[in-house]
Amino acid sequence: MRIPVLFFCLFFSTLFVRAETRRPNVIVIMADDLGYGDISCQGASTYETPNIDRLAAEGLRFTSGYCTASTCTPTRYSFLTGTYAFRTKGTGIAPPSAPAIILPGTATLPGMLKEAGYRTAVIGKWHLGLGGPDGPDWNGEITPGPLEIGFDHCFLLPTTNDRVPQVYLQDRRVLNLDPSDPIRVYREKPSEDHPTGITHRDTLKMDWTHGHNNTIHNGISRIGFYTGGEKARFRDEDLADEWVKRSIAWIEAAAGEPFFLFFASHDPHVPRMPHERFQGTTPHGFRSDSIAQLDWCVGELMGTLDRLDLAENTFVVFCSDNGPVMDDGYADGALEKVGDHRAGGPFKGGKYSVFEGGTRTPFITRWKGTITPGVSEEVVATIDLFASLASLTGTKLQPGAAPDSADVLDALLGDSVAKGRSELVQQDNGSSGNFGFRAGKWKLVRHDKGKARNMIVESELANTDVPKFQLFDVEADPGETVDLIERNPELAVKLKKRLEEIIGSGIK
Ligand code: NG6
Ligand code: CA
Repeated sequence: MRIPVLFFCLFFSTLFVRAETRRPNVIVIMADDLGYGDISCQGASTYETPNIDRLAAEGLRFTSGYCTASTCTPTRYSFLTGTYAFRTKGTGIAPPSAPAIILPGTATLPGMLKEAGYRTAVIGKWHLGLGGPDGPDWNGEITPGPLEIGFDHCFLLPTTNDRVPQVYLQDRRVLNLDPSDPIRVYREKPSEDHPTGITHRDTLKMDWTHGHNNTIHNGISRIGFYTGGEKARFRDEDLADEWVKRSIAWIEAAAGEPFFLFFASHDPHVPRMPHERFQGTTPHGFRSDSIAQLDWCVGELMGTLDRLDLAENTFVVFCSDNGPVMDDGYADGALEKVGDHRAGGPFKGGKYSVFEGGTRTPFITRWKGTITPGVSEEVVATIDLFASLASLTGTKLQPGAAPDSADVLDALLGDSVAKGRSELVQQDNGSSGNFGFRAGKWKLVRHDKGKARNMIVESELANTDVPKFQLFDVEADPGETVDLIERNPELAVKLKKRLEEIIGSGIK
C-alpha cells in the first residue's frame, strides 16, 4: 500500500514542479478595510457579492488567510517588500504628502516579477508615500514613486481618499493638471477664509464624526488642506469606474507577455461615496453599497480575463489590507445600519486591532484549470506572495530580499498535502506594542500597554482594558473568547520568547 502512495506523491509532486516554472499573469485585487464576513461566501447574508463568490467557487477560499497589519500602510509595505512592517520605522498610516516609504533599491514584489519578464502596474490606492524627503512635488515630476520600485505603470489615488489631494497620479505626474492652477497642499489652514468641514459644516453632503474636517472637496471634508488643481480633481463617485477602465485598457495592452496587475481598490474605506448606481442598493448604507461596487470591479476584471481568454493563464488573488471598521470618521450610517451583519465574521476586533478580526480577512486564489476549487484551512498571508510568486516563476530572490515572506506556493495552489505558514506575526499600525502571534492553532495576543482598540463593532474606537498577554486556541475558539494563558504557562513562555525573537531580529 505504501509504495503506490509514495509513487503517487512523487508523480504529482513532479507535476507541481513543472507547474512552478510557469509564468501566468498575476492579478492581486486588494480591498480596503474589507472584513472576513463582508462577502456572501463567508457569512454576509443581507446582501450578495456574486462576483467575489464566483471567484471563490472557481478557486480556493482560505479560512486562515491574513494580511500582516490591521491598517493599510504597513500591510501594503509588507506585501510589496516581503518584510514585516514593524521592522522599518515610518511604515504606519501615511499622512497627506508623505515621502516615499519604499525607497529605490529595496527588493520588491513587482521588481522581482519585472526581472522575471513581467509587465507590472499598480492601479488604485497607493498610500505608501511619494517623492523625496520633502514629499511629492505635486506640480512637477513625482519621484521616487512606484516606477522607481518595480512598477512599469501606475494610475493612483496618492494616499487614501479621506486625505488630500483628490487627484490621479499617472506614472510620475498628476493627470490633467493645469500649470496655471497649481496644487498646493498645506499642513495648516492656508487662509482665514479657507472653507473647512468646521466652518462650512452645513454645506457638506456627508458629515464627519471625528477628524476629517479640513479642506472640502466634492462636498466632503478631508484630512489636510489644499487649494488649486481644479481640473485635475476627480469625483469620489467615479474612482472605481476609472480604475476599472484603466485596468482593462492596461490588461488589453499588456496581454501577450506575462503581466502583474496590483488592483488596489479603495472600497469600502471612508469616505464611502460609491457611484450613484450603487447608492441605496444594499441594506447597510454606503458601506455595503461600496462593497457592491467592489464586487462589480471584481466582475469586470474577471469578465475581461474571460473575454481575452486569459482565465486559465492568470493567477488571481483577492485579499484585503486590514479588517473592518464601521465609523471611521464620517457619518455614513455604517454603525447605525449594521443590524446583524458581522463584518468581521466570527472574529473579534477589526481594523486597528491585533485580534483576529484585524488581519484575518478574505483571501481567495483562482487559477482556472490549475487550482482545484475548494476551501483551505492553511495559514497564508499577503506578505507571502513575494516568495511564493518568486517560486512560481522560478525567480531567485536576491540575498536578504523578502526576509519575512514564506514560500507557500503549493498551499496557494491547493496542493492537498502542502502546508501554509507555521507561524505568523500580526501587528496594528505599529509602535503600540500590540501584536498577535499565530502558531498552529494557538494565538498569543500581546498588548504592551494593556489597551486594545476596536475590540468589537459596538464600541469600536474605544480603548478597552485587556491583559498584557492572552492565549487563545483559535481553532476551537475563533472568536478569542476564552483566555487559556493561565492553563498553559509553559506554552505561553515559549510563544512569548519566539515572538520576541522574531520581532527582535533585524529591526532597522
Ligand atoms: C486614521 C483615520 C481613518 C483612516 C485611517 C487610515 C482619523 C480620525 N482617522 O487616522 O479615517 O483614514 O487613518 O486607514 O483621521 S487605512 O486603511 O488607510 O490604514
Ligand atoms: Ca485599509
